[in-house]
Amino acid sequence: MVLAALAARAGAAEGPAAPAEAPPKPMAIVVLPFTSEEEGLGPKVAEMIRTKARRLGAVTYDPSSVADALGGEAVSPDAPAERLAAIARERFKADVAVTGHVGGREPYEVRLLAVYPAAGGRPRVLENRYPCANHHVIAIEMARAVREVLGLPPSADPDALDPDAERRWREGPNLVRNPGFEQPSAAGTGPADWQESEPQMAWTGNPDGRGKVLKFDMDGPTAEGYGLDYYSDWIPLEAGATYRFSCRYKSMGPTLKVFLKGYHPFEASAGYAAQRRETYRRQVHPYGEAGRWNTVTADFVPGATRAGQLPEFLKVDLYAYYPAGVVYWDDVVLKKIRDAPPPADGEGSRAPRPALADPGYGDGSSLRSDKPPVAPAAQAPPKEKP
Ligand SMILES: [Ca+2]
Repeated sequence: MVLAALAARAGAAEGPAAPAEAPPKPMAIVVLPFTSEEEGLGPKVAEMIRTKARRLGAVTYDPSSVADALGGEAVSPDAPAERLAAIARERFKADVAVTGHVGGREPYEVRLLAVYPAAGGRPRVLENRYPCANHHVIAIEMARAVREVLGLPPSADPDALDPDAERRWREGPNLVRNPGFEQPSAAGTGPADWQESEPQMAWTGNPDGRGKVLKFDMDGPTAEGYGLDYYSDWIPLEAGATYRFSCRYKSMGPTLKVFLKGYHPFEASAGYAAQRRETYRRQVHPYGEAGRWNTVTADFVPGATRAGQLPEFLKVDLYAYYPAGVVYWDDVVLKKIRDAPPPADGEGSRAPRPALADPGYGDGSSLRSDKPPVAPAAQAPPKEKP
């Protein structure tokens, strides 16, 4: 338990009391720079903390004014608490300064230090280390940490870590078949359980390690046009359940997106053959530095905005566009981490169905068949291209 692990180095007895309700006056929290082994992750974690603190009603300071006030002075969790307290008090008039370091690379360990200046006394210090399996867990743990730093009681809000969901994420079956592209298709020309490779794609060795990856080598016209999609095979899906997706990727330049597309099987009608059509979409935004492997993780609850169109199948669509260049994909994971809640009974639906909490992509005008056309029709769904 995180709370129990928190230790006050000094002056715990004289620290600010943790109010049971919202504090009478907003606390001012200055988030000092975070360092990290993984490039760029430190500032990201600092931003998570700042955003959460602001949502909880605290006064925060934007990163550029913090940088200005520090004037190039380096801070780290190893700095003396007195100095961090002096920075908080004298330069920001803040109630607490937070800094930290993100060690490791999946798994990570976030070391977080909060220093509370005390008038005429030694500052109170809270320090904790949070083991985090991935970026998603870092976000959850930092949300909890901010509540502690602000002296707020733990909350059962959606940020709270769900131990059962985390266990299912660790131990549950991967619903993506051939997730690392290691098994060949019957023809031996590409990975089993994924679509046939198209021009500008290759099933090839991992340039940085063992095993196979799926490679895009996208030319300019394609990058500036419709980009490249690479689809998984059908994966059975339960609307209303919570799923977690992750994959690894290395982009040498192109912008990446992953579309998790839910399909409903429509019966034949009005001259159209029976077919599965897209009624749900979750868009995932891979991020991270170009030229190295990164991992993105996203939770989603597939549903539909129209009755009778709940998605029953899913395809993973690995997508890249502008600018031209090479992308490698590997290790695609999809796991069900929570079952769908039982349907509401009694006097009708008093609350929105959980399946609708994530409305996805239920706009009937954007339905399209499972296989993207070579030249997408006018109704091709928007991809938020620049
Ligand atoms: Ca692989």
